[in-house]
Amino acid sequence: MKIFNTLAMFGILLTTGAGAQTTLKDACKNDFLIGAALNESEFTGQNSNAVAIIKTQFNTISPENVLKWESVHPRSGEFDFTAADRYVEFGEKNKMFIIGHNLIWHNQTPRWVFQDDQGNPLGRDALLARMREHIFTVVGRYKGKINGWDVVNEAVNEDGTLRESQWKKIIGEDYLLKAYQFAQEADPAAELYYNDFSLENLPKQNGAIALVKKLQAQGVPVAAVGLQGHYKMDWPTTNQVDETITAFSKLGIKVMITELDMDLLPAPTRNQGAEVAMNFALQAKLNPYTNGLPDAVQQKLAQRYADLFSVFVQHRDSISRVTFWGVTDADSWLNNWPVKGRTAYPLLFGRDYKPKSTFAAVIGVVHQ
Ligand code: 9MR
Repeated sequence: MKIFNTLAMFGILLTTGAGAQTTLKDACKNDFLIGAALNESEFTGQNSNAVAIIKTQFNTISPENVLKWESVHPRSGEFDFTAADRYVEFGEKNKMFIIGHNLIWHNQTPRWVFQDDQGNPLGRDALLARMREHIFTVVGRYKGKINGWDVVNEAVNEDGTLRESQWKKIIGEDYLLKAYQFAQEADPAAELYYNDFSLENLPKQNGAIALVKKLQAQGVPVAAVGLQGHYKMDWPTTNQVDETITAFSKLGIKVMITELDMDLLPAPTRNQGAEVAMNFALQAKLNPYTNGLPDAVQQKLAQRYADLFSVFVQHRDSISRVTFWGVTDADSWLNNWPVKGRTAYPLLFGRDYKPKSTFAAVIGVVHQ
């Protein structure tokens, strides 16, 4: 893409030129909100270098882990909002659009949630009561502060069927409807989202479309779908992304890119997606860039980001938000998934807290 090369050089000049830095939130202001997922060292202010980036560059934040069930509701009858409160305070203080991630998921949900006091599987009514208590307590606490919630996360399988999570096994298919109804009741003004990965693959996409349609028919005001955006260099294609955004926006909902990052490290398996249960042994050939990314690879990465953001900008009327899953490469979950202890380069800021050429690439295509 010739245009990008010129723009990217322009972007690099902008970012390295004395004082004249374009920020992501300025560059994207006519297109969509732009954000990042934060970890505890960031929203508590401990990592001051990252905080400087967050305040300057982003206008929306997501909590990487602190609002998940295991964090806020570790034991029956016991809630712990210590970290979550700090996250929300950070967002309020900096006037950011604050995302809640997430209410109902098969992961990072303690085993006790699905068991009675004797360790036997819970029945439908008891689990529904537990779900209601959780959603009312968490959403209720941040009513009017958290602007949008990932109500159900990752409920669909690759083939489009519903995941056989404990939620589905015990409650049945309508656990989804119930979760959205509880969230809506707990904060009627909050936006309610469905969030998942690999929705660019047609069978899964069709499953999610059916799910959203069903919720809509049942009266749930689904505000948006979150395409997580855990992407690889060659998957999904920009055409797939383009078609996916079109398909969901036809449902009359917004599309958000909620967990964007780019995995360019060698894949230990042909499996795509973001199935957190995957874990492979570390081998040197799977971790080739421990001393930095070669220029040629860095350029390909920047081009990939430029290509993707070109698609996002074309769909700016449908896209409400683009959020990266982390601030700098050092934070990324991809350093530890699906192989622990690798050196990953998935984001716009490097381990030195400096913008990379991916940053210039994004600024180059959104800022026109
Ligand atoms: O980034 C999160 C990582 O720190 C956790 O260990 C992991 C455990 O489940 O969850 C990661 O975030 C996930 C997100 O909540 C949902 N979509 C996939 C993300 C990456 O695994």
